[in-house]
Amino acid sequence: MSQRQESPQKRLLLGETLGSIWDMPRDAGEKGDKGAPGRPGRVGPTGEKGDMGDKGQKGGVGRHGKIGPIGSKGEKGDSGDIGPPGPNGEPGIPCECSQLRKAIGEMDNQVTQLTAELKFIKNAVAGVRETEQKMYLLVKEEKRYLDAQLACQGRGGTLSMPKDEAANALLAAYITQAGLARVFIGINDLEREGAFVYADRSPMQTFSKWRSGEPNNAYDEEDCVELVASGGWNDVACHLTMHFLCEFDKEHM
Ligand SMILES: [Ca+2]
Ligand SMILES: [Ca+2]
Repeated sequence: MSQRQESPQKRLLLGETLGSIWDMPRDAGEKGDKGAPGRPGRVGPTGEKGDMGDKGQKGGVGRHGKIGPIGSKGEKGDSGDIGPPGPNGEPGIPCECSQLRKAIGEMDNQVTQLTAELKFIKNAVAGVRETEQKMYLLVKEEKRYLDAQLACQGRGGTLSMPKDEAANALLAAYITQAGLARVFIGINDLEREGAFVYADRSPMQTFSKWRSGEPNNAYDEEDCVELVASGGWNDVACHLTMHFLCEFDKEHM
């Protein structure tokens, strides 16, 4: 409690009062009644922070969240099974192309001819044999005797007609080198049995090269002649097919 500054008059008065109280008889009075309770005190300072309490219990399940964004495109799937066949189509427009068909047919024929020519030329390029007067060509196409003769004639020649030992030896070596066992040559007795002539109808001369026992006209049907690799001749059936030798006169080429 602060000490109040008393004026001198008030101090004097107080002194007198105290003196009179002091001078009063000293008998103590009776104890007074208990006073009324005092007013509440001022609010105190904030206390220090206490320790953290225990962890609370787990809460309940929350509400559903919002729908998320659309995902990226997936990979391409496998091919499905083959479907059933479709219905038949409408009938087509009739083709007025007889001219075209004719042209195509002609071209087919030309191709066939050119193919044959090319084959012949390939044979020729593969190698011919020649003497002073003749050129010989081994044709590696299997034909019957008459077809072989026609093939040679078509190119300005005839089936080979060996008329002496030298020519015969040359032809034998030719087919041996080609790896062939036998070929048609231009000799036959088609017109009269046993009367052999050359393909140009000229009669046989002094030279011949029949193998032992030939010509035998076996089965009464051997009217054409093959040259075997060893150089001998043998009469055979004309309908057999085999490779053949053509010859060409150099004079006429
Ligand atoms: Ca015969
Ligand atoms: Ca024979």
